[in-house]
Amino acid sequence: MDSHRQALAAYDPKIERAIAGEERRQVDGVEMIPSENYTYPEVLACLGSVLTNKYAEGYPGRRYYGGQEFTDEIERTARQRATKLFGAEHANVQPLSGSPMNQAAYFAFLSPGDTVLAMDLSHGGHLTHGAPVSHMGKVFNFVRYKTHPDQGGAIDFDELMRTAKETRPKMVLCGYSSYPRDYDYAAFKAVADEVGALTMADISHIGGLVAAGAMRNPCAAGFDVVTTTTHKTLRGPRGGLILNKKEHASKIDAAVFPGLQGGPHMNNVAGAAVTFKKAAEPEFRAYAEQTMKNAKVLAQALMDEGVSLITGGTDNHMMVMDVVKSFDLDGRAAQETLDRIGITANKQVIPDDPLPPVRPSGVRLGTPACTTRGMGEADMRRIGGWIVAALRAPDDEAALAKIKRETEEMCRSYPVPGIG
Ligand code: DSN
Repeated sequence: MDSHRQALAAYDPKIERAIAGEERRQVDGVEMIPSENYTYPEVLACLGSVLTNKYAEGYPGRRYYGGQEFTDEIERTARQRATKLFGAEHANVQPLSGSPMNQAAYFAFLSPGDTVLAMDLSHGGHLTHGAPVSHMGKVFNFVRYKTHPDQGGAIDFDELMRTAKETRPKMVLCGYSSYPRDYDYAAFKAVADEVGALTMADISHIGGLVAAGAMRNPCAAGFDVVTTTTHKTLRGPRGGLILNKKEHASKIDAAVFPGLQGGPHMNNVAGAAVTFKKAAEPEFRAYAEQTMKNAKVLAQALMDEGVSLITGGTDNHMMVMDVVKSFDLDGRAAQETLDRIGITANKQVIPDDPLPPVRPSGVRLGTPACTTRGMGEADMRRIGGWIVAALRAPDDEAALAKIKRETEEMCRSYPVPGIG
C-alpha cells in the first residue's frame, strides 16, 4: 500500500475498504461493459496528484488566475498530442466528461430550436444525442434516423437524404453507444453538404480504435467536429475531448469555457496527455486490433450457439444480444444472471424495443477491458460458452456457482494494470 492509501486507511477505513473491495471486484470478475476499461498506472498517478488543487479557468497563456506555468505546459501538451493522434486541426481537452462535451459542441454551433439529425437511441445512439428525456432533447429539435438491424445494421442514406431535405437540419450527427458496426462518414458528409449542414461525429465508444487506425476516422473525412470520451477504448481518465477544424476553434473553446464549465480538472487533463502518448505507441495499435478480433470471436461463439445478435455480428468492440429471443429472459434478468457468474455486462435496449429501458430485450457485451488484461481468442470462446450456459439455466444455482469458480480462476491469470 502506498503512503497515500495508508493515510486513507488510517483516517477513513470505511472508504478505504470500499476502494479495496472495488479493486478486488475488478480483479476477480470479467469486465464486459463495452464502455469500461482499466486505465494505466501512469494515468492513476496523474489523477491522484496535486493537480487536483489547482484552478485553471481559461486556456494556456490566457488564464484567469496566476500560478499556471505547469498547468499550461500540461494542457498544451495534451492538445498537441490529441491533434496529432487523430489528425485534427484543433483540440479542446477540458470537457469534464461525455455529456458536457456534447453539450458544448451543440452550443458552439446551434441556437435553441435548431434541427439536428441523430441516430435513434434504441438503434444505438446516445442519450446526449437528443433523447426526449435529456435536456438537449428539449433545447434542440432532434430528428432521429434508424438502422436496418436485419440488414447488418445498414443506414439507408437515400432515406437520410430525403429526411435532410425535408427537415433542413443545421447539423448531421453520427455516433453511437450500442451500434456494433462502423460508419460511412463520407456518406454522412454528402448528406450534410447537400443541405448545408455541419457534420459532427461522437466516437466516444471507438475513440481508441480510431486513434489506433483500426477504424475509420471522421477527422480524415473532413467532419466539422468530433467528440470522444477518454476513458473507454482510449483507456484514459474519465473525461471528454473535442476535435474540430481550425475555423471552429474559438467557438468550441468559448462553448466549453466560459459557456458551460468553470475550472478544468487538470489532474484529468494530465492523465489525458499521458493517454494520448500511450495511444500513439505501436503496442496500442496491437491492443486495438486484438480488442476487435476478440469481439469477432466472442460474437461468433455466441452465434454458433444460436444466440441472436443485433445486426448479426460486430465490426467493432461490442455486440448486443437479443436475450428475449435467445433465452426467453429480459435484459435485467440476464444481466443479474451474468453477475452471478462473475461476468459484468449491461442490459440494453434493442432497436424499437417493445420492453422498457429498465427491463429491455438486450444485453450489451464488449471486449476492451478484458483485452487490456491480456485475454485472447481462446478466452473469448470460453466466456461465450459460460454466458450461454448461464443464460440457459438461470435458476441452476450449482451450475452458476461452478461457472463463477471458473471465471475467477481464469481472471487470476490476467493481472489488472494499476492494481496489485
Ligand atoms: N455510459 C456510456 C456507455 O455505457 O455507453 C455512455 O454514456
